[in-house]
Amino acid sequence: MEANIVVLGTESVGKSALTVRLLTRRFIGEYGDIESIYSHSFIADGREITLNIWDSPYSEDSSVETSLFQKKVRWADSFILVYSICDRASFNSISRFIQTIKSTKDYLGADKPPIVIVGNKRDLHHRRTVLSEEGRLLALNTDCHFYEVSAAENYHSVLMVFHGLVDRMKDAKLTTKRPLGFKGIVKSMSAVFARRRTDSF
Ligand SMILES: Nc1nc2c(ncn2[C@@H]2O[C@H](COP(=O)(O)OP(=O)(O)OP(=O)(O)O)[C@@H](O)[C@H]2O)c(=O)[nH]1
Ligand SMILES: [Mg+2]
Repeated sequence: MEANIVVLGTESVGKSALTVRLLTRRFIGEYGDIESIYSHSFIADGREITLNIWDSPYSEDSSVETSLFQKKVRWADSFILVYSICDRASFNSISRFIQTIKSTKDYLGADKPPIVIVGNKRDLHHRRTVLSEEGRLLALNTDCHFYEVSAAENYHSVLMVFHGLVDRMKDAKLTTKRPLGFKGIVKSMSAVFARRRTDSF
């Protein structure tokens, strides 16, 4: 079984840190500006699940108006929307991501892709500017799920986010893969950390 996950959020909220934590169990501190689709396999309930995780550095070019954004929405079976609990603006941008995802054609229908809102950098609670309740309320109002995590300090909570998403994706959705239609977006980060590369799209 296979599922496509897109990780979205504004600059420096920890999208790459979360993704790399899942893949390597490690927090390496700095991640650079690499657009990648990573492939991660694990066994759940006796079945092999492969997650294709699309992580992009945020830039104005990847804002919600662009065709690349639309492409991501069409490709995705589910979404992880990340903000930093220390960055109010990053939290404010989450609603916009949700609106845009929901307004794309592919979102309509019975099996809507699950969306998870993640408040990252929980370890920096002394610098918190977004309350947990605000995240929870936003998730409630938008029919999303919510977690607060620290990619820096806690592997387990990051694992919960990804595995929780898998549980919510319907089996049918997991098996129907759409062609990606572009090549070369995957760039090697193997010098930084060991992982499986996905270049067969
Ligand atoms: N304290 C703390 N720092 C974090 C955490 N997650 C990420 N960081 C730091 O925040 C900075 C940005 O993390 P990235 O993972 O590169 O953020 P990003 O969202 O991928 O950023 P772009 O790719 O530039 O859009 C880095 O310095 C990380 O070390 C966390 O949970 N706690
Ligand atoms: Mg990044």
